[in-house]
Amino acid sequence: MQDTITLVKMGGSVITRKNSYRNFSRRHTDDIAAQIAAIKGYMIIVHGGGSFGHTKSREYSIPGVIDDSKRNGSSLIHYDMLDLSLKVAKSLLNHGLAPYIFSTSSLFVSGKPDYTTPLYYMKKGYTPLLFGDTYVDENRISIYSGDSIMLDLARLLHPSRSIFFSDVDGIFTDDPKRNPDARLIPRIHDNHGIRATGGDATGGMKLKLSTLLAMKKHSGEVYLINGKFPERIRYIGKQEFIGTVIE
Ligand code: ATP
Ligand code: IP8
Repeated sequence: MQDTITLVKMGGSVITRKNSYRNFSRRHTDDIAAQIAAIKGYMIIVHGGGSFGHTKSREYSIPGVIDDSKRNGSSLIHYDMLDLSLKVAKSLLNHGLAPYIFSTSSLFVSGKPDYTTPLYYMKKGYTPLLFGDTYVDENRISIYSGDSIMLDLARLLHPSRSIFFSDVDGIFTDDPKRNPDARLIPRIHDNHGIRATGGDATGGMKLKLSTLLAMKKHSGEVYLINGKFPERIRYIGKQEFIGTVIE
């Protein structure tokens, strides 16, 4: 069915090593690319920032009111994100996809992103590749996160499937990296009883969870899957599936 639309978010925690500035995880990116290349129908790929976005955002205290330092900082972050996008695009190209990079800051018209051009390319058979980006908003420099891009696209397109790849097996009762007793939640419909930390410039898992729940209003199936084991997408709907389904 050519008309189905899949949205994919490649999380910064899996395509980069988040604690080391500009450290790209080529192998994980390639592994994800190999799996999603088999997806049929239209696809849009969004990637996050990881250590190409969040390290300098923290250092320059972005978002915030524009001054000379934040202007330089955001210019550097935008450059780093474009550089990361090129690396992701190369991996997608190597796996037979036809990505076309759109810098989301360039899509803003009167304070809102206009997706007309990326969608035009999608209809022509390309795979638009978008990324979390810094952008100027009146007198502030803001961040448009990959998760917000996913939500805005879901509102616009009502995709049949939305997949978030991150570096954990799914949503847990607590941060699995900090709490060894945290349990994986296979199916989730609200955020009750879940402790989610929000460490980075765009809110971390705390905001991601509310975005995932909001996505479900506009998208068919929504999943959070460990991008270090992207072959798990092949088990969606089966008993062996490991990940979180948002219901
Ligand atoms: P980016 O925002 O750079 O694109 P990402 O989308 O991959 O990255 P993060 O914002 O880094 O995702 O969120 C994933 C992290 O959230 C995990 O590495 C995990 O340590 C943390 N986390 C906090 N609370 C939870 C929770 N309840 N369940 C699962 N992960 C959690
Ligand atoms: O990693 C934010 O996107 P995210 C990217 O999806 C920047 O939250 C520029 C920090």
